[in-house]
Amino acid sequence: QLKNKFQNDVCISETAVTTFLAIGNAGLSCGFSESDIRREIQTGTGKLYVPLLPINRSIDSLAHSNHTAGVDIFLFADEPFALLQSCCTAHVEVIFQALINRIVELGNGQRLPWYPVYLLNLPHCVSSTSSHEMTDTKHPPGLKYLSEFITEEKEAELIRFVEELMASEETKSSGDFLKNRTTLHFGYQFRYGKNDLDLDTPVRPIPGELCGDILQKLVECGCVTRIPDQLTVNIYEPGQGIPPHVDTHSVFEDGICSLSLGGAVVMDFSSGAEDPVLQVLLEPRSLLAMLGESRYAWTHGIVPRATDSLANSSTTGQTWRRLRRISFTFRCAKKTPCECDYREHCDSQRALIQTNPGIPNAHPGD
Ligand code: AKG
Repeated sequence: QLKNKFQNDVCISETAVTTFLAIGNAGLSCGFSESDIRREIQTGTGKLYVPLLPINRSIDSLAHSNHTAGVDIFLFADEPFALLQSCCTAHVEVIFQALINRIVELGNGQRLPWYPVYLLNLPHCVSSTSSHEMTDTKHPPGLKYLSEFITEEKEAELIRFVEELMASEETKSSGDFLKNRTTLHFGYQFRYGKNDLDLDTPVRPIPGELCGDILQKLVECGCVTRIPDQLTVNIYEPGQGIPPHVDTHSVFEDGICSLSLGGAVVMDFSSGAEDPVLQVLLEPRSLLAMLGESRYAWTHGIVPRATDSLANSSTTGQTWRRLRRISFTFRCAKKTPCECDYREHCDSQRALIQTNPGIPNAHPGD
């Protein structure tokens, strides 16, 4: 029935615990409602299903309107199943265990068994409305984190592509082997010395067959306003990282999208030396979209070290050993000066301020 409704837009996970569930027999056509599902989860989990959040993110931070208690539920007219999403696999696993083999009674006394299965993704029609926009004070405003943005199969395909490219003679001579990571560029070459793009000499395009569906999904999820035309692939061996930086305003548009593959890593965000560093765990297959203030006014970086742990996390004490991590950072090249609201951080507007002293310089001394 899932396949009938969504065709290939949804994939059942045969082995992995994910953040998405489909629950057979819990849908509207069987006579159940959203509140029935919430009640069954609460009863089945002994009302103790507050998640073990592995991410420094409280359940209150999820901005979806019909979101309560950390769970998004989606029901469809005339369908016998419900879809469910929560913020972490540990949380969903507790719900799965509570619902498997559960027989639920309808108002008329009829009893139906519920059948939960893990999904690798949610269909597009709901995933674009269920992204976890982080609006709490513990994360930079505008940051969007989407877990399981791609399937495990897609992740494997992307990793294979990078590994083959890395082994090629051409890359061995032309790849950017930086001190703390290796990078490959598509669309336009990023020039590290100048921190800009070489717009005059486009390089190999972003591979359409491999990345077309991802590019489309980035637009559908509101991470970017048009299809990105620049991709930087970063390959981090365990222990490697990237210095804190803000992507130059005049070089890239709003919406910097980083897709994580392989190992998990903690990314640090900072809005100034005196402010606390905020940490976000980037899980494999997740997408992090930096938008607005998080893109323009906060630095992001990865400390070079062998293990990560999260301060102030509900899983305090948990550490993640670094594995090889590959990130695909999709961006839109900017071809006109930046007009953002974060003038003190903006190279375009600083240049304007310097040539027009009538405009107060928000960053004296620059
Ligand atoms: C960059 O290439 O500028 C990045 O910030 C990469 C971030 C990442 O690896 O997720």
